[in-house]
Amino acid sequence: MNVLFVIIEDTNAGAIGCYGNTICQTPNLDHFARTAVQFNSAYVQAVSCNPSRTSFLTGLRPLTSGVWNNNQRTSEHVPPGTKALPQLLKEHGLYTAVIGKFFHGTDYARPQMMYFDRIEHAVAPPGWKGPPPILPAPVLKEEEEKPPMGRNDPGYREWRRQRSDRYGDSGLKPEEESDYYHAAAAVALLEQFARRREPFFLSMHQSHPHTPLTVPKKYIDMYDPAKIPLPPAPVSSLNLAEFPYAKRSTGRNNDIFTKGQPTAQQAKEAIAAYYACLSFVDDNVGRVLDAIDRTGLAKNTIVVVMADHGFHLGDHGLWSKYTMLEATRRAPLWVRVPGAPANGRVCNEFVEFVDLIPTLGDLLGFKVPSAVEGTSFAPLLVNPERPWKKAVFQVTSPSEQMVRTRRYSYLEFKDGPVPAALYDLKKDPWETVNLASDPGHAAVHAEMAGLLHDGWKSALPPKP
Ligand SMILES: [Ca+2]
Repeated sequence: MNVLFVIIEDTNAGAIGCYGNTICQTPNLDHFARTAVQFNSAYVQAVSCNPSRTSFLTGLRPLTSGVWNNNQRTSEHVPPGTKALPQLLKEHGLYTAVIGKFFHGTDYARPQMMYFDRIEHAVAPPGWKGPPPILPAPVLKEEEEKPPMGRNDPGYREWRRQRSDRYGDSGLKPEEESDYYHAAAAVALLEQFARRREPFFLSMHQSHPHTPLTVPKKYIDMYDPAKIPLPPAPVSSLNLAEFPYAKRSTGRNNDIFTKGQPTAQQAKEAIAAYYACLSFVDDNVGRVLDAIDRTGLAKNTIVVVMADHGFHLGDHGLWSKYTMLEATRRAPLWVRVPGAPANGRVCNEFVEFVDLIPTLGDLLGFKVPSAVEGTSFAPLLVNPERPWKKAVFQVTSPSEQMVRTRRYSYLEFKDGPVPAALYDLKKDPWETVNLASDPGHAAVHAEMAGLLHDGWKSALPPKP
C-alpha cells in the first residue's frame, strides 16, 4: 500500500464546498470527498504551522514534543529517539518523497528530513544526497521575491508583514505559481511510481490559501465581493472585556489587516480572494487526484488530504490563526483507504491530527512508537458512526490550553486578559458569550476544567 499526503496551508474548513460553503467552488475536493471519508470534526493540536506539523508528524502533543510556537525548532525540542513520519515509513519499506513544505522548514527538522529519498522544490538538509528534480525546475516569478535579510534580522518581521498583508490578482499565470509546479511534479512522480511498482510515500504541499491572498486573475474573477456575506460573530456581538482575543479583534492581526481592522468592503474582498485561493488549490489538487486514478494507483494508495490548521475569515474581527477558537482549531481532513466501507460518507465523530500516525500504523501494519499520544481512527473508516472520543485538546503554550466536547469549549489562560473562557456551543456555536464567570455554569466550568487537567487519556474512544 502507498500513501499520498496533500497538505494545504491555513484552511478554514467552512470555506470548502463539501464542508457546506455555498459560494466557494471546490469541485475537485467535493468529488474526492464522495470517494473518501470526510471528517467534519477533525481538530489540530496547535494552531500554527510549526507546532501543528510537528505534532501530527511525530504523533506527540505539543507539550510533549516541546514545540508549541513557530520559533521552536522541531529537531532541537522533540524527545531523544522520537521517530517522525518519514522515518517510520522508510523503515516500513516505503520510498519517501516530498514536494514543497513538510515540517515548518528544512532548517527546523534537518535530521527528520534526511529520511526522504526524494526532496522536490524544498531545501534539502546538508549532506542529503538524492536524485535531481523530476521536472526541469522552472523559474517561478513568485519566488523572485526572496527576503532581502535573514529571518533573525530586525527588519524581517516587517518585511514579512508587508508581503503577507495583500490580496487580489497575483499578476502571475497559474504555471508561474509554485503550487501549480508542486502539482505538476506530483503528477510526474506518481507516473514514475506507477511504472516502478515500488511502494511509496509522497507528500505534496500547497501554500495557498496562506497569506498573501494573491492568486492568478482568473480565480479572482470567479468571485464578486458584493455577493460575499459579512463574517459571522462581528466584534459588536462580543463582550470584549470577557473575550480572550479582544486586542486582535479590535486592532492588528498577524497575517492580513496587520495595521488594523478592515472596512466592510475590504473584508468582503479578502474573503473573495481567500475563496479564489482555495479554487486554485482545488484545481492543483484535482490534477494530482486525477493522476492517482489514471495511473491505477487508486487501488493501492491511501490518500490523505488535510490542512495544517484553520484560519479566521473575519469572525470575531480575527484574520489569522493562533487562537483556540473553532475557525482555527478545526481543519479539513479526508482519508481514502482503498475499499474502506465508509468511503463516501461523512464522519462527525471527534478525531485529532495527532491520531494520523497511529492510524497509518494500523492501516499499513507498522509498529507505532509507544510515546505516541494519538489513537488510530481506522475503525471509523469502517463505521463512521461508532461512538469515539468525547473531547479534543489543544494548546498554544503551556499556559494556554483548550478542551472541546460536543457541547462546550473551555479555554484556560494562565497569563491572559481573561483567566478562562467557556462557551455553550449548542446555544452559541460562534463562541461569543463567555460563560466562565456565570454562576449558573459553575458546575460545567468545574467539569470542563477537570477534563482539561485530566487530559487526552481521559477522552479516549470506548473499548469495543
Ligand atoms: Ca500553516
